[in-house]
Amino acid sequence: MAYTEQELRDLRLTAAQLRADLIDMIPPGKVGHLGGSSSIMDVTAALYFKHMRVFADPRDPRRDRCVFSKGHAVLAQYAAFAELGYVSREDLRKVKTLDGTLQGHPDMDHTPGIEAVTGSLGQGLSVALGMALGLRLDGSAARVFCVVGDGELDEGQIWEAAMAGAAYRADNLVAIIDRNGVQATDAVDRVLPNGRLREKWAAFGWNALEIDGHDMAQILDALDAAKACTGRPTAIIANTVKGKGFAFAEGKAAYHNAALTEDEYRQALDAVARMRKEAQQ
Ligand SMILES: Cc1ncc(C[n+]2csc(CCOP(=O)(O)OP(=O)(O)O)c2C)c(N)n1
Repeated sequence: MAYTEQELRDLRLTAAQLRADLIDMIPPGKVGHLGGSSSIMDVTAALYFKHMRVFADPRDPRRDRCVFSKGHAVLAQYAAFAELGYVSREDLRKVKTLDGTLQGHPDMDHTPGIEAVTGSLGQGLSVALGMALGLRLDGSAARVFCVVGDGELDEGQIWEAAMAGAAYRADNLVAIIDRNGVQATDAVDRVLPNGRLREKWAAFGWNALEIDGHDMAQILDALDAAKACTGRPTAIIANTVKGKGFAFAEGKAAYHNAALTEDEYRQALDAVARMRKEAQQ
């Protein structure tokens, strides 16, 4: 589907707002997963605000499901949930405090919109596959999206799910690999290089696509191509930048889960103001 410039601009603006919400959740001194939440923010905006079927009631059975297997990036989902009205701004500010309900990792019992408990890396794609197969058995048209980290690919269970997804021809399942090249403490290539990812997922029997994960048109086109593909699941390798949008943090493992200084926080606020302006041009 071709998208108009206005639609793309609106989505970029939404992504800027989500990054503003992210910064709102981690004021100076409060530790949070800035890097991996920001790298997946453009995909998050495209999913929740254009591509997925979402409803005012987050439990509506017709909804598409989204599982963040890299559960530590749940701040990106919380930002989307605030814009969707599933949680309040007050909830956002109380994230990871004893007064709040929003946890540091996804909690399906207490957070409307969360579909699965994740955080222990490696498990979410199996859960998402189970959901996809269950929905198919029910004759539902709902689809399932799963966000996986590139460091997370070190977990063997991901590849079990990759084999099973292709074997069961789960064409209602889309895995999005957030290839930001950095994991918790170092570059993916220095910890355990994972090589040619598109070719690997294709060899496992998936419809494998590779995109710039910060280019809204490419993200939407890939999601549409996934929807059109029948007989096999789709893996979208999204090349991204860890900490995208926040220059002091971009590409740095140090901002995987960090507390910002007062100065960095001010820089982050300036950055989101710039992003908003650029998105409107
Ligand atoms: C099973 C398991 N082992 C270790 C961790 C600790 N941990 C949290 S995030 C992370 C790095 C993940 O890297 P990546 O998947 O690339 O995430 P991103 O860079 O997108 O944030 C690790 C090792 C965990 N959550 N679960």
